[in-house]
Amino acid sequence: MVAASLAGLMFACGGSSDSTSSTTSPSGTCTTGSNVTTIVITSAGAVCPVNITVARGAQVTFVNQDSRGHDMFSDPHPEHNDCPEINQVGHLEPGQTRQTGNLVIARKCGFHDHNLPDNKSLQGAITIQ
Ligand SMILES: [Cu+2]
Repeated sequence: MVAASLAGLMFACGGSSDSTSSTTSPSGTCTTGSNVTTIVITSAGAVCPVNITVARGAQVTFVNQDSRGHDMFSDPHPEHNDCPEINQVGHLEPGQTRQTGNLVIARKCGFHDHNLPDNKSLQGAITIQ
């Protein structure tokens, strides 16, 4: 299903389309749209999608497709105390997948790469509703 119709899709990620789709680009693959609970760190070193919305009680999966490790933590840097559930992701080796804790409180949770806190490509937000 994923591979069937890649040709016609845009190469941008993080679009505002309501439908779920997979996008392949030279920087990697991520799924955008509604009901997405996976955030990919692409081989270009960018999170994709940047913003997702999940239901209360959901867990979000982080997948590191980059060739280097990343350390994903809740905002604000360096306290990481907005949404401690995100801190369960922590360090991701290349190829590794880890999940947040249960996101049970409706709010917006920003996250970042703790080793690259000024790199906007590695910042995003999870809205819990
Ligand atoms: Cu940090």
